[in-house]
Amino acid sequence: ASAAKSTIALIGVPLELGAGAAGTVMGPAALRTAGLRAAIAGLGHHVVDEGDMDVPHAVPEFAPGELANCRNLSDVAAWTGEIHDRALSLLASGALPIFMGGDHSIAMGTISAVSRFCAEAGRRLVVLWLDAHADFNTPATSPSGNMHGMSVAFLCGEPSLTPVLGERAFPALAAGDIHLFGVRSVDAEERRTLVERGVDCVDMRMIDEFGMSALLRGILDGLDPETTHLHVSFDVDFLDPELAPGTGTTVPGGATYREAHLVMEMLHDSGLVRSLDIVELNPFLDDRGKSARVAVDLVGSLFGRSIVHRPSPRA
Ligand code: 6HN
Ligand code: MN
Ligand code: MN
Ligand code: MN
Repeated sequence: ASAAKSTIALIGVPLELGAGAAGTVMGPAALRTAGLRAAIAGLGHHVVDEGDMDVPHAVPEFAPGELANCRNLSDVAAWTGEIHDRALSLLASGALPIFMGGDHSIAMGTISAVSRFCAEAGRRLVVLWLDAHADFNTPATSPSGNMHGMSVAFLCGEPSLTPVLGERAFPALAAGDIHLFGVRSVDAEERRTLVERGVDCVDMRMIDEFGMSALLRGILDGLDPETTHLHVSFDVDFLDPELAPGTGTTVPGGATYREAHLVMEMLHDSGLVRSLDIVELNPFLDDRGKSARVAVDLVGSLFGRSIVHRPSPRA
């Protein structure tokens, strides 16, 4: 596939202020300890570790207004702007960036940049959001005020969240260009907005009935790797908590080991993936590195490890 041997840039984004529980600040370190770089380099890719981002100061005062229900708003907004700028320059360098979170609010910075980059490069952006949650709350609907639960709403252009990125404009994602996958926990008012906006939501009920592969194929088929940039936003809580306990908002009934690998293997074979977030890994809640290890293992499948070398099989 076309993405096979690009330079892969690892960048740590140790943010935890968008989540309710502290600890995702250690996510990048745990992914490195679990061998992320070697797992990808061992497949023949050129990997550059760009280190961790550092955003020491929050923006000066942020008048909350409609954003009053956003916890740590000034800090998250400061990070969002810095992440956006850093992501844009990594993408411009031609690298395939892997953003190592950090909580899922980092995706407001990463994907807004990918969207801007794609618009300028004349590519179509499609986002696959692997997550137990829809992350479609707005400040008006969020029961927690935690901004990691608002990232998709922000990326789809929710007007009340626009000020988070300040002056930097990006094309909002069209409802048809983002696919939530693995969803099994949606808040009551969040569900209403989600349905109103018509965002594609592949929930666990559908996955149980039709299977991961058929549903993922439905999303990937027809996307042209020459013109499409697929961004994968991988929230560790997509996985079943038995498999990955090291995350702050576990929900039972998640992806199994093989289901998750199959998703990654199919994504690799598609040749579409041009950028990746790995988020919500909380080493403080983990069980002896188990979740970090499984995340690294899955990234291996995403970058081309296969059980038996073979072309993408067709039944
Ligand atoms: N995540 N829906 C809940 C909330 O507080 O808005 C949970 C969000 C979890 C966010 O896991 O990225
Ligand atoms: Mn490959
Ligand atoms: Mn999430
Ligand atoms: Mn989640």
